[in-house]
Amino acid sequence: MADRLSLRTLPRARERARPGVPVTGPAVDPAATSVGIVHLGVGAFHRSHQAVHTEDAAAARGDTSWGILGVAPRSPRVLEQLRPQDGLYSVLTAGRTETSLRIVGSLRDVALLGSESERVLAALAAPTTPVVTLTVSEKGYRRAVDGGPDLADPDVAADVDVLREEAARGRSDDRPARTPVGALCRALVRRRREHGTPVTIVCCDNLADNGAVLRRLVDGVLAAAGAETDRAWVGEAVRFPSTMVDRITPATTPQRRDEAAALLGLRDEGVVVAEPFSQWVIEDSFAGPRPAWEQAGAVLTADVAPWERAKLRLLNGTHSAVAYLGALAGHRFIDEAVTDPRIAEVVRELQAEARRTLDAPDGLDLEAYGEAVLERFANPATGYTTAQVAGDGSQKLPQRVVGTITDLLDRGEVPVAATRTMAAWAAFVARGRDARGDALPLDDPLAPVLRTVTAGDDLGLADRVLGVDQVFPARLREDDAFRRAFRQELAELLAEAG
Ligand code: CS2
Repeated sequence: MADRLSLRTLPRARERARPGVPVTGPAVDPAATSVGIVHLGVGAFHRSHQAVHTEDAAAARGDTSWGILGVAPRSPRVLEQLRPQDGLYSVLTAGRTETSLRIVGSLRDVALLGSESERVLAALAAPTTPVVTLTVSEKGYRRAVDGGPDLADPDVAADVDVLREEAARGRSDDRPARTPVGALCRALVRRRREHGTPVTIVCCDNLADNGAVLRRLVDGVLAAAGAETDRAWVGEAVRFPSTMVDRITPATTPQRRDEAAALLGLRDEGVVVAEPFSQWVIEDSFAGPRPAWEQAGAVLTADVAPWERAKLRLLNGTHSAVAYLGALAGHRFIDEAVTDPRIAEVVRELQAEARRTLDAPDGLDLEAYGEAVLERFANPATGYTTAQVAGDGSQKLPQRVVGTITDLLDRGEVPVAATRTMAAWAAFVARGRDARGDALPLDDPLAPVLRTVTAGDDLGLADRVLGVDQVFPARLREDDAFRRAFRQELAELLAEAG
């Protein structure tokens, strides 16, 4: 078994870089880099995206103060991957014709929220942490249907309880934080009490108006705990810029780990695979210093909303359509599904519908953007599976597809392809198997509810599914034309699925 990548073995990896062995990085000296950012959710996407942009920004300026402490909210696996490697890992960039490997040095430390809560809270609260970033996925925010915190969730309730007691006793409690938003709130309370240094919290998940969403959750949790002084301070001293993040980053397979090891000459258990494309648009609203991300390809702008909406509806919405229609048709990979002519037709129609709801951000040709997205999906080298994109549909579809439908219903149009996408999700859940009879696993925090709703015969299935208010807002549920269209699309898909 080869040695692992680490600070000690790094020189060996570097020596391998030569024509034919495309190994680069790190762009910064990891040993000389101190932590200035705490990131919650140190999964594959963070490692292929913000960590890389942050390293490039630091390298451009010779800045050594923007290392990252990566926090895993739940999975000890990330720690097993990265701790023995001193936080070093590589990004395997999978282009259609070329593969390259880049070692990243900006992740300086890792921690597990559950078992190292105190360390995480202290780092989040430290005056030396002016920036906090998050990628905890849609479900990680534990939102209620009204967009506020889900106070019925036992973990959210436990965090609120601790905050309430901390407020009453005026000192910190040593129970671990249970949710990312709970951890942020507890750290913000400490921050105000201990020094009051402003901080910027940058949400990097695929949620519409993600900064405002997070601000509302933090405010909601503090309000539920009766922490009024802290609420007021957060309103003044904390910024929550919105962002649009984009880089296709599939789950790493054992084969990819072997491929990375062959290039590096070392095992890298933390390697992530990504497409060549990467984009980051950030609302330029910071409470203090930040990395010079604009030096690393990011766009800092006053208004992220049009970028975010275009990406969610044209890229993520299309991705979900390809995933559900593709999975039902028996396609394992996104690239196969998107090049299936029957699916491609629906997807192009979906993009045309979405475009009718969008204002183009500065300089962006929405049609060309949509086409480029389809090209990216068709890259077979990423190896993205339909099953992965199909996961967490109840959390993703409201962000990606429902808005297109609502906006068009408001204009008197029932969008066929967007409705079909919602129906494809329902058929995926209800059938649980593809055209060949292979199982389609349901990976979704709402799985128990969805299983109950879709159990039984197809008669009335559409109406039962439409009753899931976490997915279908009243605007859709109560629209007769939409209901009819949804029933019809679902009936067709179920008939095809057999
Ligand atoms: C995908 C996204 O898995 C999914 O739901 O749609 O992860 C997508 O690949 C990224 O948002 C691309 O930036």
